[in-house]
Amino acid sequence: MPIHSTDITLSLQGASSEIAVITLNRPAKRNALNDGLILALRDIFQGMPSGVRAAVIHGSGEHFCAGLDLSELSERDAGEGLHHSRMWHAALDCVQAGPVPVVAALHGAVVGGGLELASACHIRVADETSFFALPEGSRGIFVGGGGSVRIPRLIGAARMADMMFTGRVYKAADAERIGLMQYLVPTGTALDKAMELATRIAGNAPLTNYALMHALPRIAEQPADQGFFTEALIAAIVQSAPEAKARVRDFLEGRAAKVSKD
Ligand code: 1HE
Repeated sequence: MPIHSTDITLSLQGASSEIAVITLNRPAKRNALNDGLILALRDIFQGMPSGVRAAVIHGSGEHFCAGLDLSELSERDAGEGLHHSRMWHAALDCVQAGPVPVVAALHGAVVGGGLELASACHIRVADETSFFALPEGSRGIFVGGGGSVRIPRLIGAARMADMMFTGRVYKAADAERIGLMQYLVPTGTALDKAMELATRIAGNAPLTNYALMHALPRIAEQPADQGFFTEALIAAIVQSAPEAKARVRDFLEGRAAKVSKD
């Protein structure tokens, strides 16, 4: 697997090495994302070992990620800027539409391209130290890593525009209120919680996870009539898998867990 950076690591964890833990490992620069790191992230997802069933992304040090490495933003002309943004799009597409569901474990700064990366993940878990911002607005630039597509789908275009117009920083509790993350957890526990969730996700039938990653976002963008039809097709395919039949039988014969509120 050609990895272009030593600033990111992949380790396989879980009882059957079914969880890929991806660590942004450039704490001295607050895990700022340079080109090598972005390409290495892409390579990790493209070359994911076949036994992996879920992934977790987190950052080492005090912060998840300070966004684009601004020291590389020097003399790009318009064409180079276009290709640079498209390179980010391709890499983050490998995260969102890749082989396995991805849980982001967030703490400290989740800013600029760091928020764009977090937005490409399927679940965001953040601890009390996390804060969220889009400093592109005040740096005289624009998001380029897919943020203008993904972030409004989480919090709405008006809130994203406010973050960029005014430099608004959302602390953890307010970020949860507006939908930037699904889980808010005590300081220092985001990675543990993300691992717990990834372990549960890894235990699902693979075709159900595939449908959630690849069918649900498409259905959500379709007109209702087409969405209902796509849903019926996907439901039929997923339920026909032998694993689905075995799981339903397990429940009917008392071997599977009930839904419980505790
Ligand atoms: C960096 C970067 C970076 C830190 N590129 N070098 N992102 C930003 O505009 C955010 C800029 N960063 C910050 O606001 C702060 O660094 C943090 C709030 C994230 C963290 O603060 P702190 O006090 O813990 O760290 P620091 O002292 O500011 O930074 C430590 C070092 O990391 C320092 O370098 P040093 O050599 O002086 O030690 C910083 O220069 C360096 N550093 N952040 C480069 N981002 C696809 S388009 C996406 C567009 C964007 O993401 S724009 C938003 C960029």
